[in-house]
Amino acid sequence: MKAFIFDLDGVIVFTDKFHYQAWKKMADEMGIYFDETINNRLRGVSRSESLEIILERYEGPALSKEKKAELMESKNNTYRELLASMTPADVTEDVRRTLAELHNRGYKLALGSSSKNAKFILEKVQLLDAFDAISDGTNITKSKPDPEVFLRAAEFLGEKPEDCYVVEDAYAGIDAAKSAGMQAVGIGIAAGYAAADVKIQSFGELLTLGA
Ligand code: G16
Ligand code: MG
Repeated sequence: MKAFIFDLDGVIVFTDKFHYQAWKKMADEMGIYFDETINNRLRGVSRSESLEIILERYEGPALSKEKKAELMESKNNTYRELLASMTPADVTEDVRRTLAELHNRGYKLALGSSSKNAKFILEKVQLLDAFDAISDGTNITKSKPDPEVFLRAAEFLGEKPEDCYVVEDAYAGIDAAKSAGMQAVGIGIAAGYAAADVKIQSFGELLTLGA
């Protein structure tokens, strides 16, 4: 194996709580029921697809494309306000040390995130330099479980899919990694997902793979 491709939200940083709070605010304002179980279905899924999942519980009159765009913008504004409070302390020592050690061992490292805010987040936590390539929501047309984001990451690194591990917390991300022909490492919720090739409980366990 030559490279590791990392999901962002739920793997490198825990912005999932901010996504939840921001969607919850929008849902409350619209009178739509939304809870943490529904929120789990939004992991790794694009902003527009996330909105459609939340709207499954909406009972009002049909919403225009413009109204949906407005709802997404409002959610993103709330989300960015919450992200503004992030600092380098929001990345654990375990994550920082493990990324540096994998790099020392000669692995190439990429980000593979559905988020259009990925670079902003990496800047806030000062991790932009930790990655050799960044594939995110700004360079894809289809979001996870489509493999596009990971295939682009491998391309940016100049590596073959079969030489890449993908580290993911979302079921959709594990499915995307498998469709890309990569080795899927499940962490967090995805450590309980049968489709993951490898399951880890802590980030530092990656060093046993990249030995
Ligand atoms: C993240 C989150 C998703 C979010 C998506 C798009 O993906 O897990 O919940 O909907 O990004 O984010 P944004 O609205 O910032 O473009 P990932 O792939 O980093 O887990
Ligand atoms: Mg994730």
